[in-house]
Amino acid sequence: MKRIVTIQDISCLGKCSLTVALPIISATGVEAAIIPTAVLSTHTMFKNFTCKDLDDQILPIAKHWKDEGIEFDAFYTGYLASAQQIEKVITLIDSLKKDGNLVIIDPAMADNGKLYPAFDAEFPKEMAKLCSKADIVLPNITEACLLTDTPYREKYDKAFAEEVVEKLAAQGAKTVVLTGAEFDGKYGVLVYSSEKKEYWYYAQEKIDAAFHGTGDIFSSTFTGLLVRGKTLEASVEIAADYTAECIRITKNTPDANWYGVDFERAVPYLISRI
Ligand code: PXL
Repeated sequence: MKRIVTIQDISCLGKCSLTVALPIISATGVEAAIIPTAVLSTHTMFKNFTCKDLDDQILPIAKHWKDEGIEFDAFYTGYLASAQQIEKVITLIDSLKKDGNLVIIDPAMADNGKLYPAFDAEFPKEMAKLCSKADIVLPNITEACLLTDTPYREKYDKAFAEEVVEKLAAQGAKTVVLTGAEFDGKYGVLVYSSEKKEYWYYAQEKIDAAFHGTGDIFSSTFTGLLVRGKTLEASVEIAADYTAECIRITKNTPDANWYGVDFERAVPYLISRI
């Protein structure tokens, strides 16, 4: 069986990061090893939250795995708790990665033009270093702008999206998968391969609803499917469709929680697409 290590926080309640990565990667039929980077009571969109940084565990866990001869097909990172942690994650990847392993980076740090509350303006610079090592980087437009030092635009056209994506690719990432790519009356996922210098756009129906954690759901599904052996295009399509299905189900549930989507109820749909 293929094996991924995913490196991100545990938000104990909130349906994001590891609490969605684990069940979703398992549902794709791939083993998910984890490195929890921090334990938070909830994600940081709640008014208050506790946070215990697990920074000092990252390299000892990596060393133990290396001593045991454990190998991974892919390294997949999400929300990281500090700039210092990013440095350790780079060291970990350098130490454990073998030729042919995939490095998939979701620079989960911002949305709607704003950094998440726990980060300062220096954080995107460190995250950009990690993204430069990626085979595939999965930003939204806010993150892509922050990573490339480009002023954010709420409304933009295809030329702007392509400018930002190409700047990000020029920093080192081989493939950029821009999520929530909305321009010229379309909504979907914009994929750019820097090796082939080619674009591909997967258009979706825009659902009039926004929930936390959907980026994590997309990235976890995409990663699981790609590592399982689906093509890049099929992984994008199925991940985008599953994320949309999660949003649709949640939107149609009158007593749904505000803090995340009911991704659990759409797992049968995901499996039907594998
Ligand atoms: O969904 C991304 C995410 C992950 N982890 C934590 C977060 C967020 C987004 O707000 O706060 C702790």
